[in-house]
Amino acid sequence: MRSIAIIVGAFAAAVAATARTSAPSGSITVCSSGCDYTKIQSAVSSISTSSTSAHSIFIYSGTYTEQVTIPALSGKLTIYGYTSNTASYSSNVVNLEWDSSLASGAADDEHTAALINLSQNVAVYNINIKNTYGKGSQAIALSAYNTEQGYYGVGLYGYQDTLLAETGNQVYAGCYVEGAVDFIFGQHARIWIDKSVIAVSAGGGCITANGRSSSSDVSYYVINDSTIQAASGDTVASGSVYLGRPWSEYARVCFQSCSLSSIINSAGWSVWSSSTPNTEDVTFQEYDNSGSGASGTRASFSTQLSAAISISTILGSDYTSWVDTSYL
Ligand SMILES: *[C@@H]1O[C@H](CO)[C@@H](O)[C@H](O)[C@H]1NC(C)=O
Ligand SMILES: CC(=O)N[C@H]1CO[C@H](CO)[C@@H](O)[C@@H]1O
Repeated sequence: MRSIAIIVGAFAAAVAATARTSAPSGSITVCSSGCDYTKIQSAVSSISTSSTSAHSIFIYSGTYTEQVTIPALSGKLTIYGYTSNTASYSSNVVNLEWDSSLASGAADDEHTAALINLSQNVAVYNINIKNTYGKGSQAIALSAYNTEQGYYGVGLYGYQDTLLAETGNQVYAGCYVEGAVDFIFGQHARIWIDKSVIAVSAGGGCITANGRSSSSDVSYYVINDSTIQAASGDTVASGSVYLGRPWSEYARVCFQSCSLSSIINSAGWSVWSSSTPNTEDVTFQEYDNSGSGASGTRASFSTQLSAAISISTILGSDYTSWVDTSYL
């Protein structure tokens, strides 16, 4: 009964379900006909990089097959997807899709992404961002390369390397992140994932691959109050998935107050490889996780915390100045 009360509380605290089916006043609109633009990139590119005004883009229902790069802008940018339920990714009807991988000729991993976000102070709501390449090579959905980036009710879909959280402070709330191999990764970002679903596809191995390479690097990934499970319709063997492995030797990741399904191995965390374990200086933490994947003898290089990490520890005490706290 105690756990039911907590779950009800969590949903009550989350953002109320409302529709967003028309463009907020002043938004640049995108749709297949009758809008300002038919491509998301055209809407983004219409914004002057030197303008310090806030801009917003509203995207109507549809599948947009393009690679979108948001350059460094001087003002805040908010991108909204049409939805009947702003509170969750589950009613998303706007899909940004791109099919690219290292194997198919992209210049480097980060340029495989459907959305490359290089700007500070960006909020994205209710869009599915997908790299449709599938299994076989690195293929990113989102390359997030700056600070004060918030993703709310966003679905991120890929197989290997879905989310590249590379630099700055970032929040992902009410989101869905799907992949199989190292699919939340990057080197210097501090990220807070909250009230989200992390779904592992068939063949999955490690969820996070943090690349913090020195004790002075600020990178820290915290996944709070989220559900880790097999992707819907996929068969993922019990105990076959790890919360993370260290891409670099100072990797720093915490899962707290999460529900871990039986797909998570009892050791919790993995070495990078048998020849290069990278585990001597890692910070791999857990606190208050539940579910059958939360039990067992954890890896000796991981830690159980005695208290939760706070969002201000990760994103700074001024996080409310840019995070949409209605999603927390
Ligand atoms: C993190 O999870 C806990 C436990 O469910 C919750 O009480 C808290 O509000 C969450 N979010 C933040 C921002 O700490
Ligand atoms: C994909 C992309 O454009 N990545 C760039 C991100 O920003 C860093 C630092 O400015 C560049 O080095 C990358 O090329």
